[in-house]
Amino acid sequence: MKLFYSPGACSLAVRIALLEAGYPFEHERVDLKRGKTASGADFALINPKGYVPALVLDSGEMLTENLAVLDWIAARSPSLGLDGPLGRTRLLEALAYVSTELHKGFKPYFTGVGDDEKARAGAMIAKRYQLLADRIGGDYLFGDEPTVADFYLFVTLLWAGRFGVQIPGQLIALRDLMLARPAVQDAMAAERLVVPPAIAAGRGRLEDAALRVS
Ligand SMILES: N[C@@H](CCC(=O)N[C@@H](CS)C(=O)NCC(=O)O)C(=O)O
Repeated sequence: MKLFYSPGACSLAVRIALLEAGYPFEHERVDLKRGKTASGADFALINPKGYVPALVLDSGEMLTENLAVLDWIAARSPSLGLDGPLGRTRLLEALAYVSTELHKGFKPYFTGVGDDEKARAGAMIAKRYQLLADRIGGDYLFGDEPTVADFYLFVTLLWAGRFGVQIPGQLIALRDLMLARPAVQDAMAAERLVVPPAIAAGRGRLEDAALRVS
């Protein structure tokens, strides 16, 4: 398998899921601005959608869309999904919420629009985080173990920290639990994402400092 990614982008959720599932995979960085991969390939020829994540399977088939890729991983690694008659549906419901209501809500922060639009987006995202916080099932969204939906949510929480979007206490706790997971630390190291030392040592808040790419 090979993951095409950009550091700190939503593809980080897929990397975390693959590491948590214990699947071996290769990876190649994509420069999204230039549309080139690290080896110089034209990314549009690999993924005509032009965005990450793209996961090329050993069969040569390619999966795109976070929701679909994360669902695919959870189907093969059931501990990262949800049991029960409504389990998969609840997981898809959460993945769709993270994808369409949270991830896409950050668009103004990535497109360089004015401060007013960013503030409106931030307020909307904060409201949507609160809805999750009010319904949280344990340490993580659905209980005391994370699912792939938590991995995707976690990436948006890193963005929220970077852009100063308000995060409810329950989701700060979730984010900090995620940061302590070995797979998450490996994923962040692989993408050279730096959590400032004071925060890593529990002496500061991620909100206070942007996550850096070294
Ligand atoms: N619908 C896609 C969107 C993926 C997406 O927005 N990827 C961003 C990084 S987080 C990206 O590659 N943006 C570059 C671009 O769209 O040109 C999904 O859910 O996977």
